Amino acid sequence: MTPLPFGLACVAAATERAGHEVQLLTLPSTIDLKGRIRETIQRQRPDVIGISVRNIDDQNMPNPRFLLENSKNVVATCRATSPATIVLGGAGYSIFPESALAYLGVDMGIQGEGEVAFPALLSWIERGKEGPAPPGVYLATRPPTPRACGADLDALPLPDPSLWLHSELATARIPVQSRRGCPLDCIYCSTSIIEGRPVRRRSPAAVVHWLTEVRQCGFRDFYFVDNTFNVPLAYAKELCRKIIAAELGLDWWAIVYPKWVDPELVELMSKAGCTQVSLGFESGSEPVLRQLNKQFNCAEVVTIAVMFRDAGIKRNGFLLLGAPGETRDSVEESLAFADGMQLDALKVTVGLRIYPQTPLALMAVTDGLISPDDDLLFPRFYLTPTLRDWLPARIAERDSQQPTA
Ligand code: B12
Ligand code: SF4
Repeated sequence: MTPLPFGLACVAAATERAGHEVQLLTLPSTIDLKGRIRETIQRQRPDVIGISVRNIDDQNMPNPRFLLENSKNVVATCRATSPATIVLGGAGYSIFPESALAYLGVDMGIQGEGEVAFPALLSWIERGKEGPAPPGVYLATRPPTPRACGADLDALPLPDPSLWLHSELATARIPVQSRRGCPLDCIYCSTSIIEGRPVRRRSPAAVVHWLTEVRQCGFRDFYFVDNTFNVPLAYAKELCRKIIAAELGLDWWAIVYPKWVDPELVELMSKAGCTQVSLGFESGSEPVLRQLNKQFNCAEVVTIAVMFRDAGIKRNGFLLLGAPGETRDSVEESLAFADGMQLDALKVTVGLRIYPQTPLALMAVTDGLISPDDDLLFPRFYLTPTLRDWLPARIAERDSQQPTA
């Protein structure tokens, strides 16, 4: 599924609000990419082209796809058609601001959220690039200015939903975001680099106002892209209450951290239209959960999975196998644990994508899996050395007997 480019649409809305003329171009894999880019550039004659780099790779250790190659084609087509300044941004770019800039041969990039930084960069370019570049901007030629991560989310505009009425991607669920940031520090995670650690929230009223506008455009299926819909719990409940009161008849999915869920939240989520949750418990072994720095235990996962099942909400489970400390026994324990919950779907991933500035990256250096100067742009994975031969074969064998979703 190709998700709608929600982050890029947020940046476009803020840039329009700042007084610039903006054209948003989505590039689903099914279209003639070069033709669409050339035709749009020739029509619009832009001064600046922003490119959203969402995915660096598909995090698939057995057969990784390096998706930055696609971005390289997009950059090359823009360069061949226009003298405009090219600016990179997006979740994937933000994890690798220096190496992705160098790999794609682009002059400028913005790490983190773009709603404030991109219009500020446009003004800086208009002023002839005088003085220091705005916070968060990476330049090929100068050291970066540290980024500012603390904007009041209610001050940032949300995309105009009519944007999607004619999009090829509009059959997908409409992304909606109520929070940014995650303070939970799982050892492998890149979210704090992308969004920061503190949780920043939109007011529930503002989220529901936007959902109402989108609903009025005819869309009813949504996906909360918040990393942890239930954190903080009181906020999640308040948001659900406001959605219920607005009587929008929505159907939505969310990502839930398997702790800090109580029967009241589950009931509110169900009444507000939640039909599916992703439960990223990742392991069914207590020592491995501690290694991953998860704040929950197996008993909590089971209790929460049962609560959602009883409320008629579908549960997608996730296992991430091969972490530091993983053994054959802990793998078998995790598989049996996940099977025991009779989830609606289970995704089993072998090997953890190693991201820069994470505790996992340090462990991988210590264990001799990567060199200390590897910038990790090309996908590298942590798979505990003693399981390197056995684990992929074990999961392949399991999949052949019992295909997973
Ligand atoms: C929700 C989510 C999903 C959902 C999407 C649902 C939907 N309907 O949108 C689902 C589950 C489908 C999904 C799937 C995948 N995902 Co995902 N997903 C996310 C998540 C949690 C949030 C993304 C989001 O919408 N954020 C909200 C918007 C507002 O933020 P944003 O996009 O970052 O945009 C802001 C900035 O980046 C910036 N910005 C964005 N574009 C631009 C452009 C310019 C020019 C500028 C200046 C700034 C700028 O400004 C924006 C507004 O502030 C992120 C993790 C994260 N915290 O970012 C991972 C993440 C993006 N996913 C990731 C991956 C790998 C995938 C998959 C490949 C997994 C897989 N193996 O299938 C697929 C790919 C799907 C696809 N075809 O693209 C990785 C990408 C990194 C990488 N290794 O490449 C991330 C970062 C998770 C991670 N830490 O590993 N994903
Ligand atoms: S809960 Fe999710 S977003 Fe937060 S640190 Fe852990 S993996 Fe990352």
